[in-house]
Amino acid sequence: PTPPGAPFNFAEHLFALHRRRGDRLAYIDDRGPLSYGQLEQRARRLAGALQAAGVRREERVLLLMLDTHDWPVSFLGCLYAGIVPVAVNTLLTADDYAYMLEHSRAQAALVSGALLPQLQAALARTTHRLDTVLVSQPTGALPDGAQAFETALAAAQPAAQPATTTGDEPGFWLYSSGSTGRPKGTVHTQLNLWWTAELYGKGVLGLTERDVCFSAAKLYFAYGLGNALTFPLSVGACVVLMAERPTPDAVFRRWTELQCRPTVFFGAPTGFAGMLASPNLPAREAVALRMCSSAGEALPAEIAERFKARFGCDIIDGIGSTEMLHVFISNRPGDVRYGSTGKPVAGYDIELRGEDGRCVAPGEIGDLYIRGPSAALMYWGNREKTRETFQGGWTKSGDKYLCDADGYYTYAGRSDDMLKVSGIYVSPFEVESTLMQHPAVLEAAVIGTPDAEGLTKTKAFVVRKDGQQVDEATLKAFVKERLAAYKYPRQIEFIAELPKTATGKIQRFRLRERENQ
Ligand code: 3SK
Repeated sequence: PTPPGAPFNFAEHLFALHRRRGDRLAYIDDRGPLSYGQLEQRARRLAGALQAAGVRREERVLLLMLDTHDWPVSFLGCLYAGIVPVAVNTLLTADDYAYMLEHSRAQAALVSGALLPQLQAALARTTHRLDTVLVSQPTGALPDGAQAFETALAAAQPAAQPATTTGDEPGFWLYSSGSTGRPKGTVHTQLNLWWTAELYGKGVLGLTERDVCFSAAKLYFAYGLGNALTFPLSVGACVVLMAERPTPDAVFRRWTELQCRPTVFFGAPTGFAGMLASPNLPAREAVALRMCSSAGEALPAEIAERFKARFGCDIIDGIGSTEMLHVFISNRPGDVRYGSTGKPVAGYDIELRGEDGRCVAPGEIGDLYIRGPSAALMYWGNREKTRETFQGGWTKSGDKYLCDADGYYTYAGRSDDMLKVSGIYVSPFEVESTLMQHPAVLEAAVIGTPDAEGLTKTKAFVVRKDGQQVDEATLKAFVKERLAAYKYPRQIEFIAELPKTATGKIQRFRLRERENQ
């Protein structure tokens, strides 16, 4: 596809596509519907409200919101004004948000009422100040300086014109976590959104305006952003949004009870496994699914086969990254090989490189590099990590893959120590150092182990200090109190000592071997 020329504003691009049929349903969230016309009007009002509050083009705004209509209104409103939304995970700690506020130097925050306490706790930990805080669906009286989102929208003049942005300038940020150090502010352009919609949303999934899309992955994930905003809005489809956690029952209710039942569902392998194990799994006739997509971790063939047997539709497995914004290797409808991630998405080049930097032969494992038009510009303020990851047009993913003689790619693990648990990165080092803050813990090592379904779960091996007692439940609670709850180890085993090299380095591979015996 030929990209649009300058100026390019992704929000205006979407609004212009649907202006003649503003009554069409864009979103349905837990409170009700929002048409394409209302989406444009509200986003332009939000743009006007931020501008009136003094937020200027290119400045950052923290977007800390649950999946409701106000999320796309906020994201597109910022883009429309050339303001840069920094969309963040809603499950993090106050310490994480304090870092993100300081690092992004956000001038304003758009926050769900239910998440306001975390934002306030973050602000109490930093000297960084926000000029403007707009609260979506407040749950009580607002603190000084905060204003209800609805009040701000009602009082605002809609922005009259889109900012004359170019496709290549910073459009928005997402944070990406690494095995060590703070999360990295991944800077994406306005045009990167357009590319992912063309190459994957239309090119692979073939979404159309007749689809109703529903993503278990939330909008703040790169995966969810494509699934529930970029792709459906690029073709005039309708999107179901859900604020609560994507438990099997919560998903089943949306599959079966809505007037417009989802036709395309986007999930991760752990979620599909949980649904298949649920006693409430709906009957095939109760759902309207025509296709599912999976990413986040490799989809075991058995899960996909059981799902297909039940619902008659394929799960299209693919791999993407925050750095590439969305999926770059994928199966495709009509060409699905379960157990494999499929083939490169047209528009992306893939290389698997050996330790000598050369491409490996078919069937050999190599480090995955991707070249394509949706790569991020950089990690904000982090030259070293930017250079390590974005190498002359190629992006290093940190995954290991092999490609067979037919051109199908199969996941072969990570090249760093990161774990993907339920589709979300967890750094074993962060969990280990938290465990070691407990007064009874001498040492800890965290690895990923496969569960009965073949999906990765974290397991910690802990050495207690001499004469000290602490049990598994206490340590799990200890980690949950200090880190985002999803990072706690699902299993803890107490051992006398950790296997180490002569120089004292922990041999995690020995712990993995021990698990596989
Ligand atoms: O985890 C993935 O495979 C993924 C897919 C799409 C976008 C972002 C990510 C991390």
